Amino acid sequence: MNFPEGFLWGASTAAHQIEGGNVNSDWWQREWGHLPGPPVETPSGDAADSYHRYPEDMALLARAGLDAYRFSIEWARIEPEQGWISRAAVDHYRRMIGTARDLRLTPMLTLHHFTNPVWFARQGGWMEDAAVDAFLRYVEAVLPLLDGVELVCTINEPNMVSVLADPEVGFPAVGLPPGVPHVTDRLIAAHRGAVELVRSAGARAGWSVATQAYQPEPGAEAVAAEYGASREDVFLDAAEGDDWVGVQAYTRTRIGPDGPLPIPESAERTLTGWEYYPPAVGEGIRNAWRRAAVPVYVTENGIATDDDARRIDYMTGALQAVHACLEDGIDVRGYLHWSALDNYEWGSYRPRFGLIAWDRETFERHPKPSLEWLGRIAQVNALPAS
Ligand code: IFM
Repeated sequence: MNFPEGFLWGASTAAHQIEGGNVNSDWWQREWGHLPGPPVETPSGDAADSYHRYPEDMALLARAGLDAYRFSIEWARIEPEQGWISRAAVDHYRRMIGTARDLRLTPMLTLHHFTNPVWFARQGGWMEDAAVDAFLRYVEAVLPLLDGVELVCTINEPNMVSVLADPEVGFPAVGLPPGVPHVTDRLIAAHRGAVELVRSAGARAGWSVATQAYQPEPGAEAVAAEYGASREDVFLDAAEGDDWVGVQAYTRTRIGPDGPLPIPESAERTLTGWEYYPPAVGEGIRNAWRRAAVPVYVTENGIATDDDARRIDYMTGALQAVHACLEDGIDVRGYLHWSALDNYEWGSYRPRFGLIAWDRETFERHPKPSLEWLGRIAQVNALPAS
């Protein structure tokens, strides 16, 4: 199963989940109880110390044969106080971009991946109108970084930002809360502004959506369409006219006449409790292509497991689904696995998504066989048919 020439093969991360010591972010402050929010099992702490060890992390990806690395720059480090830009933090991310390029890894830069500066959160975050201007001022401040960067993701999973925006609304037993309409509108406005700014710096802009593979039971098609509208589709529709759209897929949600159905007892579950379902990525790509009609990158796809052979099985199934989309004429341009490293999974280190493990005390890196496997696929640009 050959992939098109120039298809990108890589892995993704996000700053707060691997850097460590992100003390000026709302997440850090929540983890320590200084901002409201549900308690976490473990604070992020030093995480994987990738803030200092990124050259080693990127070198492992490049050495394995991958040619792209998606990582986020941290707003809370760049603008720790409103209106004050840390030149040292900007320089840090400039060095990261340079390291990626020296290693022949195409950098894909995410400008916002869930975390905010604490001052932004204290002002009400995305619940307040001022959010859009505040975000765009930050984007303007980092434009000089984009020199030579081709791919920029403005906002990671805006649909998850919206569905989790209202602290009064808890998580249902199955499925997700609905998107909060005024938050969704603000995120779209912030994205539109950021796309213009990013393009003015010569880069190609898009955003990445958490696609959920909503599958209607017979007769529940209208319920599923209504369910997906505020949680996914509005964000894919907003990507129309962008330079690309990112698909982030892990599992599926089956929808019955009354809404989402529980995962059957007999189904295999991953360490996040999600159903093991590799074809989800194909369904996400097809929905993104149908709605946004722009080139698609798989910007995240993976599985939380301690069984690395199962990770390879999952990737095999997922890449078969990506290949089927290409055969159907969909313009898929790359596959970036989540995640390069075992990461802080928003409250816990137990769900392990990484192609690379690391020692919690010494930070020593331990690449897993799945990294070598994906690197080999990347090198031949093809998936063996069997
Ligand atoms: O770890 C997250 C990431 O931050 C956003 N997409 C889903 C991943 C796995 O839950």
